[in-house]
Amino acid sequence: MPGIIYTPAHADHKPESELHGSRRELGPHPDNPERVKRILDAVKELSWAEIREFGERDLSRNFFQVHASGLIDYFRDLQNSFDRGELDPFVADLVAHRAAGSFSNRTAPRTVRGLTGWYCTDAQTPLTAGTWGAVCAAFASAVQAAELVRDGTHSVTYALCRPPGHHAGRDFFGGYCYLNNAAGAASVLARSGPVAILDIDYHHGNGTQQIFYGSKRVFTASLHADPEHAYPFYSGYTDERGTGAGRRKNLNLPLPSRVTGEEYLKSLDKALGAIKRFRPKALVLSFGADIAEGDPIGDLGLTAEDVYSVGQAISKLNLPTVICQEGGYNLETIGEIALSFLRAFDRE
Ligand code: SP5
Ligand code: ZN
Repeated sequence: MPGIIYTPAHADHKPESELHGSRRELGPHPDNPERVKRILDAVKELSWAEIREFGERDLSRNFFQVHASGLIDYFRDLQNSFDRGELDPFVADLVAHRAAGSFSNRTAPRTVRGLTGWYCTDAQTPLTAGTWGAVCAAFASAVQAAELVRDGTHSVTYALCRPPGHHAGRDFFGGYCYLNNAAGAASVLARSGPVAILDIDYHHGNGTQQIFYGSKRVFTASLHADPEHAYPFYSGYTDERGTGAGRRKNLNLPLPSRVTGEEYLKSLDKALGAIKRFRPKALVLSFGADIAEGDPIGDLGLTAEDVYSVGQAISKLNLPTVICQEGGYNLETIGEIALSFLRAFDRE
């Protein structure tokens, strides 16, 4: 029976606002706690799913398998500053083009405020007093989801991660993401054999790509909006194929806006073919409901039925699978979309 890993701790991350550049004003932040509530309410209908809450655990080992110690130290120092009452919620003041260090031998600044722009890639990923706790809980859900699959308790698990993770790299974070949940899951599974990560969030999984870019043990494939016009703009192109031992182990399939379900499934088939040729022992899925019609950020416009077909095609790989929730911002439909997708994994 598939398992759903959920934790109420996500609600401690509650970014209030996002810059809406064109209107020169602040608007509500798209990643709000209601997203998970809507998904959870919808997936409770799945009679075959077992909903589990995870227990407290030490994540240090898992962190360092996918992230640089500097990034983890920064997040811990940041939390201490919030706990001492030294900070109010904020976004990066200055995002370091890392060449900014070239004026002197100086590299990373020492204050948490300055370091935020060193590690964060954008000004849309807020830091609040509750952020780090929720980030750890999301990462722990993904790790636990992977352990349950590794140990054979479930052949499919769905980690209801919030905040999402796929824009967080080894030593950077951004795009509403702080730690890479899917990478945490993949690194657990990669200890027992080759793993494929398939990312079908609307946005390119730049963090996931970077973490495994030189890895021959983890194949990464991503279907996403063309970065010519969509976040993260600087990666997600077809010529990014991996490096060193990871050469030809990364596949990007950018898509046109308002793609039809049929066109989407054609691209998906290419990704699935490449994954099969890699012969993984397990699959990690980064699932974003922002591919669906009516999403306030995504413009692909897949219907709930399309999303079910996408799930079916992936489910047919018949691999032990960990699904990590990434984006999806339409509160009216996010539950239905996640439910359509998960229905395709009722295969036991
Ligand atoms: C995990 C994920 O889906 N991250 C997405 C980050 C993309 N952010 C760029 C979009 C900014 C749009 N802000 C305006 C909101 C419109 N209501
Ligand atoms: Zn997204």
